[in-house]
Amino acid sequence: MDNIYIANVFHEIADILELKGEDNFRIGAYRRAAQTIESLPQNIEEIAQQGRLKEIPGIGESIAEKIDEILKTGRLHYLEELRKTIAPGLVVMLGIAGLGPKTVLKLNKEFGVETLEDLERLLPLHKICKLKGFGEKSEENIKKGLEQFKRHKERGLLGKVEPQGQAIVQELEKIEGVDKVSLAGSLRRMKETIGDIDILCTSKKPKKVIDTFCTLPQVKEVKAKGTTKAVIILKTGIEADLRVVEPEAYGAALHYFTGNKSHNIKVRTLGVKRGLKINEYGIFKKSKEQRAKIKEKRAKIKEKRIGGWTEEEVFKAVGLPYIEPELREDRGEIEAAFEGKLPHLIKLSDIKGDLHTHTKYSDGHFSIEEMAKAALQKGYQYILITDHTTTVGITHGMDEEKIKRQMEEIDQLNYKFQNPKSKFKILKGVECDIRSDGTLDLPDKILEKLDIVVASIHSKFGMDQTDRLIKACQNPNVDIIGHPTGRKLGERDPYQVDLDKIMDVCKQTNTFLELNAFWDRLDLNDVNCRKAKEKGLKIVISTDAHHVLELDVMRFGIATARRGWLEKEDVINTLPLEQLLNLFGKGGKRIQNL
Ligand code: DGT
Ligand code: CA
Ligand code: CA
Ligand code: ZN
Repeated sequence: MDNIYIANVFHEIADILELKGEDNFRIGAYRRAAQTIESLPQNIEEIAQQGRLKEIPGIGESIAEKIDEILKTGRLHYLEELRKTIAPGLVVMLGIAGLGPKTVLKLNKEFGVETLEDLERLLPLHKICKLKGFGEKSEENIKKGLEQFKRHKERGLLGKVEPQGQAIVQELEKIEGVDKVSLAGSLRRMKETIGDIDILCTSKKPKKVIDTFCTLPQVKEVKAKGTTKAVIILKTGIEADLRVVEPEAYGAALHYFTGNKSHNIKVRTLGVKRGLKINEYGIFKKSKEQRAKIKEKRAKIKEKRIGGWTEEEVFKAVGLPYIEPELREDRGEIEAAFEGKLPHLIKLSDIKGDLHTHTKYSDGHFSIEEMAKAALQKGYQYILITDHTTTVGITHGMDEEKIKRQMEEIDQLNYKFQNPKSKFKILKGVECDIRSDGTLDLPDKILEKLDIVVASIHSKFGMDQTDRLIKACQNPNVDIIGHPTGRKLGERDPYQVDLDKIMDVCKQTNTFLELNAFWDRLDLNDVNCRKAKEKGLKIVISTDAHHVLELDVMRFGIATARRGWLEKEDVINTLPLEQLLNLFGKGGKRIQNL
């Protein structure tokens, strides 16, 4: 049973409770449990077997019992009963941007809307806009939200699919006789959305592997099952493909099934020019006589296998160095490889700290100390605390008083964390809301006192944001623009913004753009990261963690940065503490570019 499956159970409970208007405390508890579980680095089943469920932060008695029940029986009585109290389509509708529980309930009461299809039929009748509290604009927003939702839902988000892929890989690795196992396809390339999971392995006994794969507990349905290949549908709805190949073809198959398709075709064409045939079975060469013969008689002859064990052999056969999977999108990587100009891609271990995190001071779930300890455990040298300000629609934003209090707490904690052997510092920051006129939600005299200020947009997504962001960049206290295009994958498209212009202004004002590593944002995306690099800008990769475990989403940010060709030098938070402080220190923003 994988973690995501269990996490989804708790998300669903929270969704239903929300629709039923239950109290926020209970909803929050389930939501937090779901977030905890989906970002656990370890399989929850193992933790349960060791009787250590309650040691997980955010998991108490009642939730631990529920997890046990799911693990033992594959179902949860409480959820099954809860589902009976509400139409299932209502929960699905909550996923649409702009449709909160109140609106969903209202549409249900007034028009009997129970499914997406009902909503789709209702919209053209222009009845929603006549409801009290609704207007043309809100109807239009619902329509847009529904369209986006339908468009995005077809593919799974990287952060949700990757753990499911890894869980299967781990199961396959346990099978006797299985030698190599790897993810392939878009998941190995770490694309932000995934169509299906592709897995490749070698084994002398393919049948055993295929049988195990088709009977994994997370399988909902076996779609196809052959002797060396199978396709399953997981309970989460995502499909997974497995292919078992001979060890001598593993590299060739891995290259082929990693893709993407147009990268493959280019490599194969390079092979053809060298008299090679490259496919998922290996690298083959035809001798001169044979080639002549083919011309003459079109005779079928066997080519000589010259490689296929490793991917390196495939690249080498066409005169190329190894190209990292994240680059294989036919976006110039083959040309760069020929010229010896492939980037030395940034690695997770290059990251020295996180510059966007939330605590209980706003909508985070942990204290500053807990977040700091988690960062320290990752081997980081710093963590910037960036709670929300008051205009963001959350209950306890940071006002002047609260920020002062937080700064004092950070000073005390830094005193406590002092250690001559390891340098670690909690940095003072804020995620200051950018108002619609581009001004900030806190006065400059407060912002000045902070180490680093992240500023981001959280409202009025409908307008063009270019001027709003430019104005924010021009504020000498703004160091970083958070999630610069505002998109939420599976939910909301990027807002309208002239990113080229913003990048130029960032360059002039020494403001940095964030790559928000949270998997429903990944914003800047890969293409924009690369654009930033080409413009000579450096970026910051931060998690926006609201939970200690969410500091782990850094790996998705790194993957996106790698897809954007970024190197260690392109990313600010690879700098050690002292250099970072120098950069952002007093008036840091106006210090000459790095
Ligand atoms: P996805 O699943 O839509 O996120 O994207 P991929 O890239 O995982 O695509 P998928 O699962 O259809 O196929 C996996 C890989 O197999 C793909 O990246 C390249 C390779 N492949 C699939 N079909 C073809 C094809 O017709 N020609 C070539 N050369 N390669 C193919
Ligand atoms: Ca795929
Ligand atoms: Ca596939
Ligand atoms: Zn944030």
